[in-house]
Parts: sequence; C-alpha cells; structure tokens
Amino acid sequence: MTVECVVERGIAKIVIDRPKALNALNAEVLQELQNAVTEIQNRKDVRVAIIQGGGEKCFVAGADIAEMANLDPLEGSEFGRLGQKVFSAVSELPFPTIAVIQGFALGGGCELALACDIRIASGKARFGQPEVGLGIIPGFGGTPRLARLIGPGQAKKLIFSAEMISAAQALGIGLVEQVVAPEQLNEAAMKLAQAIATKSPNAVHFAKIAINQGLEGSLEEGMRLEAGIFGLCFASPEQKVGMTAFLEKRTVEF
Ligand code: DAK
Repeated sequence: MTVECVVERGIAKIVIDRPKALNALNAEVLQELQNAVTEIQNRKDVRVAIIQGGGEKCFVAGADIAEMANLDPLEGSEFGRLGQKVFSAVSELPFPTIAVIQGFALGGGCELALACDIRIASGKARFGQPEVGLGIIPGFGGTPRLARLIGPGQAKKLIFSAEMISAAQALGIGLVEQVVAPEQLNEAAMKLAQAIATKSPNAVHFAKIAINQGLEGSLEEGMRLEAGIFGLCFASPEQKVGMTAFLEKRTVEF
C-alpha cells in the first residue's frame, strides 16, 4: 500500500508514501487515494482530514511522468478522468481538509494541495506548475482552482513560466495560508486540525458549503445562501448545545 489512512480522535491522516518517485501520482496511487477518501467521506467520527506526503523531501512531485510518457490519447483521457474524480472527491469531502506540505508540491502535487481547503507549508517547501515544460497543461483542476485562489494574473505567471517558487513566495501570493519552520510543521498542522475537530461538526460543514458555493455566484447569491444555511444551523442540536454552554459558562463539547 502506498496510501495510508488512519483516523485518530476525529482527525483522518492520509499519507502518500512513494519515496522512490517522490510520491508521484500513478494510476495505482490515485486509486488508493480514491479508496482512502471513500473510506472516510461518510464516517461520522471524522471531523477533519490531513493530507501529506511521506518522507522528508516531497509532498507530491506531480503526476507520474514515467507512467504518462507513453500513454495513447484514450489512456491519457482515462488517467485524467481518474485524477479529476479523485481530486473532486477530495475537495468535496464534507469536512475541512488540510494539505501539509514539507517539500516539493509540483504539478499534480500542487493541484492536490489546491483541492484541499487549507495549506500549511514548511519553510523548505517549493511550489510550481511545470506542465507547460512537458508539453501539457495542468489537468487535475489546477487552472480553475489556482486562478480562483491566487487570482488570474498570479496563476498565469506560475503556469506560463513553469517556475518553482519558495514557501515564502507562495505565502505572499496566497497559495498557502501558513508557513512554519520544518520541525514545527506536523505540530502546527495538528494544532489547527485539533482546533477544527473541537468545533460543531455541523457548523463547520455548513461553513465549508457556504464559502465554496458562495464563491460560485454573485455576492447577493452568496448572502442569500448564507442566510439559508444560517437558519439551518438552528435545526441542529449543536446550536442549542453550543449556545447553552456559553450562557451557562461551561466548556462546550460537541
Ligand atoms: N514522476 C515520476 N518520477 C518522478 C517524478 C514524477 N513527477 N518526480 C520525480 N521522480 C523521480 C525521478 O525520476 C527520480 O527517479 P530515479 O531516477 O531515482 O529512478 C526520483 O523521483 C528522484 O527525483 P530526482 O532525482 O529528480 O530528485 P531531485 O532532487 O534532483 O529533483 C524534483 C526533485 C522534484 C525537482 C524533480 O524530481 C522534478 O522536477 N520532478 C518532476 C516534477 C514535475 O515536473 N512534476 C509535474 C509532473 S506533470 C492530466 C492531468 C494532470 C496531469 C497530467 C495529465 N490529464 C487530465 C490527462 C499532471 C501532470 C503533472 O503533474
């Protein structure tokens, strides 16, 4: 098994561990990643997921170039469909996802980080979309997701130039949300995951839907959606539990 998935105290940890190829995504790894996502997506005990690469050097160095090199058009499109399906499944997980990036996040690896809700990187991490140097374009959702996250100008700069950027540069353009010292990466990720895992799971789920769907339409549509979902929170016992605990000056446990 190359993709390991463990769940502990509400936090699912998915590790892509293929060090010989810098965790590159071949069809087998993509299928294992899909299996891991399928396993956790309906589990009520999972409140947040962390996705990371095994080893010191790499998050994920992209799609497996050796496997892709000799694909015919039909195989290429099958590979692309599998990748897009897996990445969509990651982005549609009902709870937050955190990409924990210790090293290279390139091509499909950068796109996997983009499919997550939040990205935390080590100061040693490096990011890039090198596809145009290989005669292809990002194909796992990179073009629309990157442009939405960092704006079309920065996305075009990164994709057209195929240049690698540092963690500090990635932070500067909003490609990652937090950069920490390499030795603090796991601790920082767990701290964030634990903070999320102690909050109302329904509220966190609803907030994710409101933010993601709210970005799809106009501001007015987003506000209407937010109002509807806000109302829905009052159908959940967690709203009563949370507010009652506050009023009674008790610590809340969801
Ligand atoms: N695929 C396969 N093997 C890879 C790999 C990759 N992406 N990246 C690294 N490796 C392998 C190397 O070949 C090497 O294997 P051996 O020679 O030891 O057998 C081993 O990992 C160690 O790599 P290096 O020796 O190159 O290590 P360095 O420290 O010198 O360099 C590096 C690290 C990350 C800078 C370098 O390995 C590198 O540039 N790797 C390639 C990065 C890259 O170009 N990634 C983008 C891949 S393209 C699609 C949708 C999406 C995609 C495609 C199609 N459809 C819709 C159809 C996505 C495309 C991509 O992601």
